[in-house]
Amino acid sequence: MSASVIDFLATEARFGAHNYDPIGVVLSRGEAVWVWDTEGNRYLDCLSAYSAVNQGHCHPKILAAMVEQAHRLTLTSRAFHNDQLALFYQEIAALTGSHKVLPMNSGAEAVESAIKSVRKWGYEVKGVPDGHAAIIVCADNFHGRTLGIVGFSTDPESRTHFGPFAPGFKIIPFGDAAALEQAITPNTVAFLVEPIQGEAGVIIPPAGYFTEVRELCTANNLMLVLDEIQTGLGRTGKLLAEQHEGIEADVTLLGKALSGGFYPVSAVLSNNDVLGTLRPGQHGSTFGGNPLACAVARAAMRVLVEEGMIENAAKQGARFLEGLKDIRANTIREVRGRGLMLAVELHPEAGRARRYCEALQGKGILAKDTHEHTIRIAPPLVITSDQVDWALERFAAILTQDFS
Ligand code: IF1
Repeated sequence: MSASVIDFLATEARFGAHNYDPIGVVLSRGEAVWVWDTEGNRYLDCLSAYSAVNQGHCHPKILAAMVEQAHRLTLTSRAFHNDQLALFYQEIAALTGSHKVLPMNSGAEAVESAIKSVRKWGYEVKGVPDGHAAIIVCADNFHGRTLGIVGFSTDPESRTHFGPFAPGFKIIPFGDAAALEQAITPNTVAFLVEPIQGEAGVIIPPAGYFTEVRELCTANNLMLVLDEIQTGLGRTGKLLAEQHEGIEADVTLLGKALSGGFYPVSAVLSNNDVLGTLRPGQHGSTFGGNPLACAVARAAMRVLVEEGMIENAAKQGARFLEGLKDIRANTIREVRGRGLMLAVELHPEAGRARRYCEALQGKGILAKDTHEHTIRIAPPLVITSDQVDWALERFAAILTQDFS
């Protein structure tokens, strides 16, 4: 490594909290599917910042919108109106078929805001006794890192030594509608779930699962809250992953690519009275709904649709999945994916997925492991067929080796 790279790493090690163990690359530039490190090496980004850069790195139209707005007005607080928020509301509601929008910043904030809203709805509309609202969640969930959220995580890494935690959550297996039915009580106000479990390793539920879930939520008057922060905005080949299931959530959570990677923007969307229970002074955020966030998000949504990225994700995702499945390698246990949300699960005896990611880096591909044995693959939705084929050649070359 050159001196400048070691300087970056040494300085990060010296001053930074060590809450990540990054792949050994220092990136300095990004454009579309490509990123470059400080030494000028080019990589195809197969993580997309955990699906926050669906539109490709530094998309020029989102950049232009950000710069234009930044010259005019960045932050007013919600103590006053601004000329971007109403337009953001109108455009995200039209795009997603939602009736109400609550603008926040990080994904976790959207999740926490949704939890507060469905509990309030439970007490004030459903009639659940105060303080007794229950929310059902799934094992192996990932919804963020706040104390409230890790309180219902089943991942020891996410929750050990962070307690005590808030009560009011019941954990069931993902993909098991009977377990959901058994877990529902008169105090249940919501079922919070990812359409596809991302961090768990791109776990796709059985066909028909969400049809049964939708029916159970409707029959028992509880809110279906779909966390589409990672699966949404084209990642699975449709605008929202729920569309693969032919259902509609009561509450949908978006984040990450809602800004195309330029700015933290998230939103709680509801198509009913859940958000109507929030009154002035009962919830808020300094940056939530700020004009810069709204201008960036409007551009991010616009290019996603106008440049056919959602359809491209379906087309290139099918190509990528097919190509991965064609790789004949003893290291591979299973290949999973929907759209450009893909994963290669290795046999445990093949060694840690991290080693394969490090080898992929040497071939010009940046990918990230999850839970020891799975390589997740999520390139920007602007990837071309030639780039998919270029990537597949390199995945085949690495996966047919043994790094155990
Ligand atoms: C980390 C994981 C992915 C998310 C879903 C809410 C959030 C996330 C489905 C919270 C965030 C990020 C967080 C980041 C790494 C990444 C991640 F590995 F942690 F689990 F993508 F899979 N719902 N996921 O995926 O959104 O508050 O971060 O904006 O914490 O290491 P956030």
